[in-house]
Amino acid sequence: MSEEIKKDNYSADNIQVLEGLEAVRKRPAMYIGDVGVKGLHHLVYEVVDNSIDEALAGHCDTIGVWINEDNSITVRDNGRGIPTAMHTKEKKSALEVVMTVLHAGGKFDKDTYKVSGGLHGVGVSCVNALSIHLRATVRRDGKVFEQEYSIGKPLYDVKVIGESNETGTEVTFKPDNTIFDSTEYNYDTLAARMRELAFLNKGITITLTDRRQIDENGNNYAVKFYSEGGLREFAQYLDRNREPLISDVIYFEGEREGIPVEVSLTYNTSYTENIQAYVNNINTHEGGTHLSGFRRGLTNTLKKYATDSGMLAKEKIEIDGDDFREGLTAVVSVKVAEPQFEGQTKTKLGNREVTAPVSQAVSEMLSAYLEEHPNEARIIVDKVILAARARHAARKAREMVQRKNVLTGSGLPGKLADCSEKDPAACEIYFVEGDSAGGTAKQGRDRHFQAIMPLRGKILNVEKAMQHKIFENEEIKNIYTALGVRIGTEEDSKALNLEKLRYHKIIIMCDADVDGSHIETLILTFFFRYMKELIENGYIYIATPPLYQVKKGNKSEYAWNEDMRDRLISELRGNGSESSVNVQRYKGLGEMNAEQLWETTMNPESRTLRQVTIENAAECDQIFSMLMGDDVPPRREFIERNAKYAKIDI
Ligand code: 0RA
Repeated sequence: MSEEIKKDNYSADNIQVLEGLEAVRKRPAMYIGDVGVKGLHHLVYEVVDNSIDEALAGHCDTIGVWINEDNSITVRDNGRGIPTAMHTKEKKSALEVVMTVLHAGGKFDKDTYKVSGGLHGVGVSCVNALSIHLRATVRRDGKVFEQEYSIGKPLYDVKVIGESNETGTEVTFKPDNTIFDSTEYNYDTLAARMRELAFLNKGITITLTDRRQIDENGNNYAVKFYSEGGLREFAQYLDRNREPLISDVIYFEGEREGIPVEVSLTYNTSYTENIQAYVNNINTHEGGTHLSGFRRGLTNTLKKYATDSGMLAKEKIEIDGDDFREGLTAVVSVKVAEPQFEGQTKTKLGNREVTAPVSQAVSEMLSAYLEEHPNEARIIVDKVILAARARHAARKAREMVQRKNVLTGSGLPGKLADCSEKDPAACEIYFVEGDSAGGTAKQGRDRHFQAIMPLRGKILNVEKAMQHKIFENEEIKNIYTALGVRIGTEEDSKALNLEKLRYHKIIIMCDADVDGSHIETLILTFFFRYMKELIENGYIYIATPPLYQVKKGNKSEYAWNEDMRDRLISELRGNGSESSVNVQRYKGLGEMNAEQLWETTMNPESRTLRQVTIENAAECDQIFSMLMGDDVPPRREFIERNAKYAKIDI
């Protein structure tokens, strides 16, 4: 009789498991964010997170990640190996439970401090549910255990396939192409995340190998990340294309009020502030209590030092929080047992108990540094004073812009051809390179919902300019006023009033040549530094005009790359008829007439827009500083490496 009951429970459990995994397949976005490129890469992070946890528990120091030839992924660690013994309640191997039961991962090892399970932290069973095939191999107790699954369902019971004196876990999964928009992994995206993880978790070796790509020596693309210095080295990496203001990185690592805190900061000669804040290895770009703690510690300590040293005595202007952060690069990382994530993208830490420990850590490390390094302290305070003066000049410039807007009634720039629709969600604005293409776009557009604003040539490089120069710049003032967003107020200079945004699609339309991509990058740099919320909310797009028109008689088609062009040529030639096919290379938008521009680039029915997203905030900062900075060799290397991605697949 007891046998009967157990059997019933067993099958009931099984049904629950299948229902759980079915829920993941029905609403994958709820579990992994989305089913686009981001979600696809999240699968890898989810699996790696488990190995990182094992490493943080002190049982593993090496993690390997492979992109296999078929775009499946292998993650292997040298930890203890997921337990394989029979789970008494579930009546199956613990390995099977971890792989098939939602959120089962952490239940086996309560003593271990888990830092994954943060933002998505959905567990490896989600990855399993979303994979057409997954193989788990565990080495422990002298044996090699294995189980395979398809869309989360075990293909057989856990079995022993060999012997080994190593220990560890290895997972190979192939994402289900009926779930994901694309199943092609991007090496650079994964490399950026693995680099970040290595900095955030010093002492762990993480390797990434791309079995799809072979370099000139016949080897697979491969990279090894290892950081001895942790966040100290992370800050140096972020600033590697900037000129240092002080040669040191100020660093703290320790526990305050039971919360592990690691902080590093340094100053460079630029005018941008770059603070990357992490909770449980997740980049919290909306900030939160740990970031407030950092700011409080920094401002209080520097203010006290500057006042006590007498350096502020002659200054008539008030110094405020922003002034302490010009040219600052910092990384903050805390580990929180039960993080509360808030905000629009759930990347803002809400736990109030985290502010004080971070603030204390920053105060301690910074006051010690300032006391011991009077020369550097003076250099930093001088820069702060300079920033305060520049801010006052910038405020005057801003007030001028705002006053001018009041005077001109509508306040809209003269160069803007607005649309008639008023609902921002339905409105688009095209920022177009040059007046001539702007004119064509005005003729070609649907004026009901499409606004056009031509931009004159190259806009200001905001990476190199001081704030007041930026707000005095005519093109930049026009961008602000056309979009309807306010230039930040004193107190919170970087927050945009998004509710006033007049268009929910902001489209950059440039020529498909070198100058065009330079202008595109300048505009994107501006959005990234001064209107990041627009990118984070998915409002920024890049238009993709065609490169070729292939014509025969009255038939004409467009091509966006060489392959497409050649295919069209042979299609239009047909069988046997002569080479009366005419190919036109578009160098600029201006070479298309209004109708062609509409048809290829602006008509929502037929155009391709590329949405701009931030996949990795720290990497993004580094790339912009490199692209827009003074150092040429790293820029050339980056452009050569990424040229192949500039082509668009349709
Ligand atoms: C729970 C208990 C034990 C190991 C793990 C989880 C574990 C999970 C993963 C996931 C990827 N790699 C992993 N490595 C280990 C071990 C308990 C014990 O041996 O006493």
